[in-house]
Amino acid sequence: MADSDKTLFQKIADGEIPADLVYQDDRAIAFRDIHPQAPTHVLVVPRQPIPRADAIEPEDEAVIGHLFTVARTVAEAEGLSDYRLVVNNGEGAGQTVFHLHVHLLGGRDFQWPPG
Ligand code: D5M
Repeated sequence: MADSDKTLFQKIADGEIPADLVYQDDRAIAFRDIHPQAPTHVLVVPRQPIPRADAIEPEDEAVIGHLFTVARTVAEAEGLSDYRLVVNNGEGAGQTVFHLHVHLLGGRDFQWPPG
């Protein structure tokens, strides 16, 4: 993929932009959000460049499931029992980086419904 075609998170996954990594394997990475919305705010990101949740295909189901087990691993490492997992799909939902990611937020109480 040409460098100019890569999303910010693809560049982080490829080691071209630094990030505060807390987990990585062959399918996913996790790093601390640069604008944390909670004491723990980690982004769990597939290495595969899926742009958004509504672009997930049936053949992506294994990697999507893997994101949740990575989130659990990170949450346990952070000492969290209660936490929130968020996926923003599209600009109207607050998505700003068009490389699928799961927000793991913890370390404070949360309201429902979210804003
Ligand atoms: O979430 C995108 C998130 O990505 C948002 O919470 C800020 C975060 N962000 C942006 N740039 C960086 C870098 N360089 N490192 C870490 N985190 C970053 P969305 O759901 O798309 O709004």
